[in-house]
Amino acid sequence: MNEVFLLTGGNLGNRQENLARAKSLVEKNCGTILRCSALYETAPWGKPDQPYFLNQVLHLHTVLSPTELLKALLVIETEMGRVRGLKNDARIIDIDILYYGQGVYQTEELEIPHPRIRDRKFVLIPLHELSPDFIDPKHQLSIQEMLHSCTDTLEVTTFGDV
Ligand code: PH2
Ligand code: MG
Ligand code: MG
Repeated sequence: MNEVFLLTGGNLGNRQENLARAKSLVEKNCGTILRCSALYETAPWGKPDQPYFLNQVLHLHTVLSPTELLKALLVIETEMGRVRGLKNDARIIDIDILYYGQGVYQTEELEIPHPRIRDRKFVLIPLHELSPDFIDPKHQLSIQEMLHSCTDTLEVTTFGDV
């Protein structure tokens, strides 16, 4: 069984409902969700003039290969009504593969580990909640070490636990 970390995110429509739907479609089509982080409300990274996102990290067990998993995630995004715009644009849902065990993959359509984890607190904080000691196979650093050295200052707060 392959151990995967996914990041879901979105900043259009009912964000909470969209993340819940994405999670249940991942469970239905991709494998077993072992644990998920809290929901985090996060300032938009890369393109400031858009609504705040909700983000969540899912820890998944899957029998799908990286390519099969990517395909299944793209089908879910499309089924949920995502229309691809420009890079970093607002979206209903985005589901990214962060890690696929200790695997390192680079093809035209797929890069694992996700290339921008180290630069993004909205990824590192929920990952750290689930797995602070997980070692990034490309940099050989733990999530905890990467979070401590991350210089991203955009806002990340837990959402909706009240
Ligand atoms: N995703 C992006 C670009 N910027 N910012 C936040 N806060 N959350 C995201 O999920 C996000 C982003 C590209 O995929
Ligand atoms: Mg993304
Ligand atoms: Mg994506």
